[in-house]
Amino acid sequence: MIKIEYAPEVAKAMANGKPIVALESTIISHGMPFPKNMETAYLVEEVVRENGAYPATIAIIGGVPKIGLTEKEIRILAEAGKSVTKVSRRDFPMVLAQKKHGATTVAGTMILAEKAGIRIFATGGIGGVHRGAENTMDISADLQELANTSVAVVSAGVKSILDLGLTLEYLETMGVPVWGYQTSELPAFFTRDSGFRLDYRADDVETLAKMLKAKWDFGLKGGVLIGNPVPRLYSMDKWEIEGVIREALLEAKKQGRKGKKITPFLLSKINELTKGKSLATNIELVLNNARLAARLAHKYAEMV
Ligand code: PSU
Ligand code: MN
Repeated sequence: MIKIEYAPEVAKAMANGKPIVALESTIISHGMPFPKNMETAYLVEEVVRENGAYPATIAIIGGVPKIGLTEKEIRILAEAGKSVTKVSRRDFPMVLAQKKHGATTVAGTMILAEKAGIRIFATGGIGGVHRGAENTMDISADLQELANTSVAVVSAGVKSILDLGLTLEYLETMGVPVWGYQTSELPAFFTRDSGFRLDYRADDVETLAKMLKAKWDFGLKGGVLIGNPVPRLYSMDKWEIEGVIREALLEAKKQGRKGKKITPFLLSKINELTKGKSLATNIELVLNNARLAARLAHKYAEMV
């Protein structure tokens, strides 16, 4: 039997029916450089608490799936960075059997959150259909997970290292609802707008919570993607970031990067090319998503 371990704070919150927000760990080890990754991970948890919910950062430590990490465990993942295994659905068996550390992606975190009964999850951006996927077939396993696993993911939309149009088509085919929070467009991570209109928009958390409840009460399994635009103050210039992304993609191609290494490579390259400006935006949008997810978890817990 593989046992899931709960942090004491999380176990207590669960026993008392309190709202909990799941947080991912690939963003710590593969998404940001040290020590900003560690500082951000602590800060995100703080923001969840300040907004009326309990944070549960999710990862695998020495082969043990953890719902809620200690400060020390967050530090381990932050310091080890890309040497930690990035865990999506297919990586679980190896990491569990060989008792390794694993940083869970959006897909990996959704799997553990669902097993723990946590319905709301905050992250930065999700993986999606990559540009050029018509040749490479590079489509993130996050999309399949959204189709099958019943967790709502609060994100700042889809980063334009990906093909936003194809990502939306894929989600539509898979039956994944995509809702804009106070926006009618899919947010593009670093920028608020993408030019891609969404079918559904919610202007308050109550509307979001009611829609989640309707979906799951009706027995429609699977996730929901909520697009929460980066705060205006921190959004980046669309053309500047597009130029940087093109350069990063070109570099990835030249170096022949493939598979699970490509997304972390692009994130680091973008950070390097913007001299940390994109990282500052990245941090702010994650905090903004944690805020919304906490308020949503709170509202949802009142309804169920
Ligand atoms: N996008 C970001 N930051 C991230 C990721 C994506 O802006 O940290 C991470 C998430 O954990 C996501 C994963 O689930 O990358 C997707 O990886 P892949 O494309 O290999 O599925
Ligand atoms: Mn991929």
